[in-house]
Amino acid sequence: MALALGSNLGDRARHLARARAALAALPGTRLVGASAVEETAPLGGLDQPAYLNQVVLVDTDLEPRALLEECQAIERAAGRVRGERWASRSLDLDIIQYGRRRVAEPGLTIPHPELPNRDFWQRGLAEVQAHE
Ligand code: A4P
Ligand code: MG
Repeated sequence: MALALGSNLGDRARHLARARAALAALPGTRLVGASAVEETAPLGGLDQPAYLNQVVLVDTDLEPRALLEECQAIERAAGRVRGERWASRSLDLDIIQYGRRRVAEPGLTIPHPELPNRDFWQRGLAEVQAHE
């Protein structure tokens, strides 16, 4: 399963590092790959700080919905305050892919619909998958 990490507030590299550690500590879950961290301009022409983005691969026994809930708990622990959509955030964790599964439920779409629009996710994914 591929997850996207993003941060554009505070100590961005530290937020990503803590997110990796928190993911690795989830029940039945192992971190099996991580792309390079890339600095990216904010999407959508918004006037906000640059992001650090990274793609990681995990092996997990968690079902997609449980994985999403764990990701949201990790975001909360990073001090993320949910505001406006696309607002700056200390940590954003998105599920890009879950094996070959497709999920289309309220509040959960996998593969992530923005994947085709985010070249930095595509680069990160290609990089981690090359090492699989
Ligand atoms: N949700 C549905 N599918 C998924 C999924 N596959 N993974 C729902 C994660 N979440 C999923 O997300 C809103 C809702 O999406 C969640 O409640 C979940 O049920 P959110 O994280 O609460 O809100 P958000 O992040 O503000 O909105 P959204 O639409 O997720 O925005 P994105 O796609 O996260 O974009 N620029 C650069 N350079 N790099 C970035 O990483 N990220 C964003 C935020 C904007 N600009 C960026 C970047
Ligand atoms: Mg999100």
